[in-house]
Amino acid sequence: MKRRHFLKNAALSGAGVAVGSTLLSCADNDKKVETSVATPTPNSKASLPLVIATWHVKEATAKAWEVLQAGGNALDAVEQGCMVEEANEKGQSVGKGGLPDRDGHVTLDACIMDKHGNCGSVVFLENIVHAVSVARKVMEDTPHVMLAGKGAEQFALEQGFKKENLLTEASKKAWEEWKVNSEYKPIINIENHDTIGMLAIDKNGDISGACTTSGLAYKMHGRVGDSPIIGSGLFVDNEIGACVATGLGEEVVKTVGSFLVVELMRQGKTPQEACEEAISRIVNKPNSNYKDFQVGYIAVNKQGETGSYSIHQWFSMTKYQDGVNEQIQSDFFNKS
Ligand code: SD4
Repeated sequence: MKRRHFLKNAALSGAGVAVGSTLLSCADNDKKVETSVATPTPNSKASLPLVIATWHVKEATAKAWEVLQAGGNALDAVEQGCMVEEANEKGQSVGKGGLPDRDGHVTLDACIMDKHGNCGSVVFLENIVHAVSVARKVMEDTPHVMLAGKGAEQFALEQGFKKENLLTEASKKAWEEWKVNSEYKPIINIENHDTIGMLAIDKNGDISGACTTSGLAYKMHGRVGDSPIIGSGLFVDNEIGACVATGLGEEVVKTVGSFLVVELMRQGKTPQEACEEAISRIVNKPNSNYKDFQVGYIAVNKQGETGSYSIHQWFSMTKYQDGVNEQIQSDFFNKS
């Protein structure tokens, strides 16, 4: 099925609030993808460094790769990689240019986690482009893990971040069009890429991860998704591996998805198997309406094996390893 048709059908089948940008993305770029579905890399030590990210974000992985190649650490790599998408106004689900909530506010969620298990997070942050960097500051310069809303913004400004309006003309226009018929029916957006989650292993074999998003388009004002919730949107355990999620955050939170994937890897599953199991926990719930939403996971283990899996077709992972920056289509659950 063509992706646009799939999206339309998904929209018609109806969910609750607008599931906007989470459903699926990469519409136009997907046509150019030549690689087939993700398969786990051989069970030998993979070549390092490596970086993987959700969706089609080759510029972001290229930035992270540059950092890693220069001997930089995984934490710097994932932060700088995510910053590329935050600054990209064309991406309507991350940073500047992100689609607003139903009241017209662009509110950002982001988190970051390092090899020591330290983490920082910002939720419901407004007026600051680089939410991932604010999350890193929370991790490194405060005794806390998470800052929200006005407090997060105040902290960012104190740290020297610039205040700017994140609502671009294009996103404002899309919101105004949405308002005409909204009534909280699902609106499916077709975009070039989506929430970015990134995981990297540096030359020392240390792992870090980050995740940044403007969340669901046209969400309720104040809504926070999975992306800034440690264990849901992102989890890193330097002894085992790491996972990051994309899609309908509510479903990820309910299953503590990223932590689950890492724990499954701890029990011996490959990243691919662990992602598949985490998706099966969602779709096999009694009364699951998984046909109406998308969730995707990407994961990496300490050996550098990677995996990705989603509920529906057209989720992809970008991977930069051995000098090759490639988009890999994910295998998916719903083949019907
Ligand atoms: C959220 N998980 O806010 C995020 C959105 C997302 O692909 O990942 N979109 O629920």
